[in-house]
Amino acid sequence: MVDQNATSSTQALYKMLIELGPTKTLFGHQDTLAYGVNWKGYHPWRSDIYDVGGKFPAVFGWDLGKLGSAPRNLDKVDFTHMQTWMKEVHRRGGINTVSWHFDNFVRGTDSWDVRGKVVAAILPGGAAHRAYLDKLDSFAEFTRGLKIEDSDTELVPLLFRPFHEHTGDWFWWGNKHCTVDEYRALWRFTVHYLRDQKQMHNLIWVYSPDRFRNKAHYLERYPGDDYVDVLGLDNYHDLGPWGSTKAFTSQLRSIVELAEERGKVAALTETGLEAVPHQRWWTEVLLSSIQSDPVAARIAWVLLWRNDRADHHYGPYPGHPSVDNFLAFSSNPAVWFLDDLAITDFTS
Ligand code: BMA
Repeated sequence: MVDQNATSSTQALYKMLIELGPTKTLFGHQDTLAYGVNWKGYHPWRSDIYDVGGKFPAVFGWDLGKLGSAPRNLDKVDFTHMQTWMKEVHRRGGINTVSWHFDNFVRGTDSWDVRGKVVAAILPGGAAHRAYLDKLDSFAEFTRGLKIEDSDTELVPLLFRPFHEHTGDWFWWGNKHCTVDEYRALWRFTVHYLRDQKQMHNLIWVYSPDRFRNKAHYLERYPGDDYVDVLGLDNYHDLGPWGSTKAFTSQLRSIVELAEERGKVAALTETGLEAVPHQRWWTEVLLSSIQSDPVAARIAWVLLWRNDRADHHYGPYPGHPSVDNFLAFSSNPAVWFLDDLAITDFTS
């Protein structure tokens, strides 16, 4: 692992992913407890995925965009509620994963404003370096609110997935907006700062490029085996009308091969088809793309993006035309939900 001093819960989580990956795919959903297509506002424990099929996801995705500068994240999820949910997820045997749509540190705008050579500016010596450290400090502060029940010190482990989709060019950390060396330096700096300076030992580091052409392309900006625990992939395009499910499967196969050569975990860290306009998408596109190749099928989890509005959601919700097919997908024995994890004893 990146962190030789990872807490025992963090190590146990990583071991569980290593063990489950080859035979199970954990189902994940972004912001699943925070809102659904037809409900907003705080509910302690609700999800469109549960409302549809009676099962909660096994992996719960969250985003830290605006942490430290606002009480709610970029999609209006209250950070205090997020902490409560993260702890509850852990208590029930689930897994939390965190992405971070950082604002643009140079221009005060958002992740999608690619101007300002932001990566160069936040590296040591850069004009916005201090602002970046303050952000990372706010993450350390946030995690201090994640104490595991019945433990004095241990924090809920997080699959931490910063600077994602960098093979694309839509975020300021994307391939066109910084050099290979700058990207790697930023990743490594962040590991050193959080692990060694801030002593955060509850993180599992997840690298998640967007779609890629071949293994060399995947590894072009890879910060190194000492800095990555999970080899991820974000890919929406290839499961949509203009993509290629064959290319999708072959990318999954590649990340599994690259991960297994290194004794690491592979995962489909983001995917989905906006509004799911294909009634049988769950089994005929998503599941079949994962399972059509026995190597690709060894990914540890798949995370669907958030359910916001009727025209912007990636999971099903009650009444959606793909519900029956989602139920078929979720009853596949290889696809695991929260209850499957909760009834399995991984400590033995
Ligand atoms: C995008 C969209 C946006 C959202 C962002 C961060 O894919 O869902 O509406 O703000 O992710 O969650």
